[in-house]
Amino acid sequence: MSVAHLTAALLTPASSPALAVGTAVINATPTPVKEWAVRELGHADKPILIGSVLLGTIAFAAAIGVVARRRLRLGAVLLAGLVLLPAAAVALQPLFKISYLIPTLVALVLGPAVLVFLTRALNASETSGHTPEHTPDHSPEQPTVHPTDGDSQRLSSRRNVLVGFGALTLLSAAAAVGGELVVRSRTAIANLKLPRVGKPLPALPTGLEETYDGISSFRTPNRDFYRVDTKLAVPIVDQDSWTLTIDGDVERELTFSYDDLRDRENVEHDITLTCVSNEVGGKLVGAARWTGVPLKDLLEEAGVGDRADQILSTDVEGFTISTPLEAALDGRNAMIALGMNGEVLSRTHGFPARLVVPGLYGYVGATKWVTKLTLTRYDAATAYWTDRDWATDAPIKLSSRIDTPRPLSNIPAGRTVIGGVAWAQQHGVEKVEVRVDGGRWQQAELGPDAGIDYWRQWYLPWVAEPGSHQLAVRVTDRDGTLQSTDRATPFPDGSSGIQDIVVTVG
Ligand SMILES: Nc1nc2c(c(=O)[nH]1)N[C@H]1C(S)=C(S)[C@@H](COP(=O)(O)O)O[C@H]1N2
Ligand SMILES: [Mo]
Repeated sequence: MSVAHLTAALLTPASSPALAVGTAVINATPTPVKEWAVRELGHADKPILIGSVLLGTIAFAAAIGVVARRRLRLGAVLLAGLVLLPAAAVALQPLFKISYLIPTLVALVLGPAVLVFLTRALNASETSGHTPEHTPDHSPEQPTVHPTDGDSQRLSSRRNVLVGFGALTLLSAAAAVGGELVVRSRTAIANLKLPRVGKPLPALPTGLEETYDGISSFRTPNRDFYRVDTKLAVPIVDQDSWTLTIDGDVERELTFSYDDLRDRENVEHDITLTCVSNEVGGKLVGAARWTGVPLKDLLEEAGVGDRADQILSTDVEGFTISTPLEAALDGRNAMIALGMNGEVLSRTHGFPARLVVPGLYGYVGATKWVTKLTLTRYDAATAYWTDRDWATDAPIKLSSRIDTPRPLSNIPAGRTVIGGVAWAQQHGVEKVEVRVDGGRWQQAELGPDAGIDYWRQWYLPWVAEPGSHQLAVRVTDRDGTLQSTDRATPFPDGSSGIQDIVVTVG
């Protein structure tokens, strides 16, 4: 499986049998379990999934090894079966090509070969000692306990088996790690320049994080930006052959190359992205300056028909997201982004291009690795997450988060600040209020403003007295809407409620 993984890394990472099984598990997992996994496992969900696939494989292989000791041929057939199961997972991928089976073929040859080799060596090591004087009924006239030739022979061939097994384990680990390194090196994007921006935005002002430790940066650095998607292998897309097609209910179908988009006049917008799975107070939210092409311009060039009510966007592997057509045409800064925070989009965040639609949760507006926009109707086509019962219509709910002090932390008594971020995309943050120990709501100071689609940092000076304290925060947007106190889980259309934390002072 490791050598198959390495082979896949060199061809198409998604064709790795281990990753294909993981992907099949993700797609088959019922929504409540998936929600639980995102909540409880967070960033560890993918490593845990892959770890489980590996442990499962090892457990099955070990059982097959036991069978093979007695019936080698049966063992080899079972092992081939164990390899063919992931082949089914590989073949079920939407973009399946016959070449995706090469890594599985490698496993199909190597697996049983290793099984036969190890089993024969092990059996040989046990029979080599079975000389007559060693059978249980040897004559009592020879009670010698000195090692016999058979014993030492057996020891040395046992040692050979162990050495062989150890060497294979090492080789296998090296292949797996090598595969990961290959993928990582292929993930880097070399020598691409950001498109030219017609009217660059002024530089983002200095954020509160410079003054108050612990408040999230005004702009989330790319390496810290949360990542949420269904991929175990990040798609490696070649920008020279990649295209973006606009089809469906349009006057003329259009296809753009990467250079077409890059050579157009690009724009910049400051937009805070939020995941519907974000819990109140959670980390699945990030703020960036995006560079790209206005979505509206591309759609108008194609000529929007009068029947469509949704944009069904498709990524390079067939994953789909549906976005209300209205959100592309109502004047908000929806865009096809090529850059993020002054850098070419990274592969994890959707290179070569992704959709960014302010005000909508990522799963209904932020398609990464996007390759097609189809203008269609909600009653004619549905997308990946809506097929799994998440809401079709999912504007981001306004929310606020306390970054400092940390929940359940111990802090020294005296002057400090309570601080964090708040967002109300498409409406803008009007005010943030903080409540200490159930007292009155006190208005916090706001950090710089980068527009209605971007979060605001906030802080409230606080003289912390020794003891246990309860801190809560709420935001009001510019339309006067107050953050709801109704507690809701992320499923099906985003969490709500107020973050209420406890800290110990002194
Ligand atoms: N192709 C693709 N695009 C996707 C997803 C996905 O699984 N596949 N996940 C979406 C979700 S749920 C969110 S919240 C955002 C996250 O974008 P980020 O990983 O760049 O933060 O991407 C969206 N775009
Ligand atoms: Mo999301």
